[in-house]
Amino acid sequence: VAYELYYWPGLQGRGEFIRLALEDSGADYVDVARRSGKDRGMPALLRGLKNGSEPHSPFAPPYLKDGDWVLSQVANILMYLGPKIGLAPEDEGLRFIANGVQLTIADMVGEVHDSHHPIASALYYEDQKKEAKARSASFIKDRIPKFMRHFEHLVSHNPDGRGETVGASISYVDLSLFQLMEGLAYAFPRALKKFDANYPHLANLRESVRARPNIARYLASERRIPFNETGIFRHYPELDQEPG
Ligand SMILES: N[C@@H](CCC(=O)N[C@@H](CS)C(=O)NCC(=O)O)C(=O)O
Repeated sequence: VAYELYYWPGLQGRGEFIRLALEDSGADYVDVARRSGKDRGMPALLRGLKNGSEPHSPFAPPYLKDGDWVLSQVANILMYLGPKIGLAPEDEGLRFIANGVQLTIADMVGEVHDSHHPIASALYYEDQKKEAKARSASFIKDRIPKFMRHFEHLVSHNPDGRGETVGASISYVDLSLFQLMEGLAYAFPRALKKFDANYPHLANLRESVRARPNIARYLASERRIPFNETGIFRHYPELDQEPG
């Protein structure tokens, strides 16, 4: 049976971290909310979120169904899927290391969200522009460099790797770092001008993920929704600036 991925249609969002792993591995999956028909589309996604319809109802998308299992939280879903689809380290200890890195990526994704919605997710960006400007300035100056220095360190010091973040072969963590870099480059092109020079190992990782045949095919397909201003990585020119 195919994996069922449940995520908001029309945007990459947090669902994209799961999608990249499924696409890279060639796993059989259904992107449920983007389909129509019985048990498909938005009604199916919303039904799964309703307390009561599932014994372990998820709080928010993305969630993944595998048979009777319903799993929530990007990092948790990837920790579950990784070994099954050949995208996790062999070593059990390293799987926990990978999960730690993935949770750090999730933290940064939360901060990316807060760069345009610093006050409230329930309010429009237009209602928190001033605060978003201040938040983004600090995100660009302090947080992007701090996270990226950390990820660069992991890749350049991985004792088993030749360009990977954890372990001896590509894992879901590498795919997620690719997505993080793609998203930041879309949202903050001015802030990321010197990215490749500052973080050469990450720059190599990004290109080697992009060149993976299944990823390249996916990125060129209609399944890859372009970045847009309903997602997590939003390009608002007024929020983007050089780190200074
Ligand atoms: N930490 C969760 C965050 C999930 C999340 O925030 N999902 C968003 C969409 S990307 C959502 O629909 N949130 C609804 C809400 O927070 O009320 C994860 O990584 O999966």
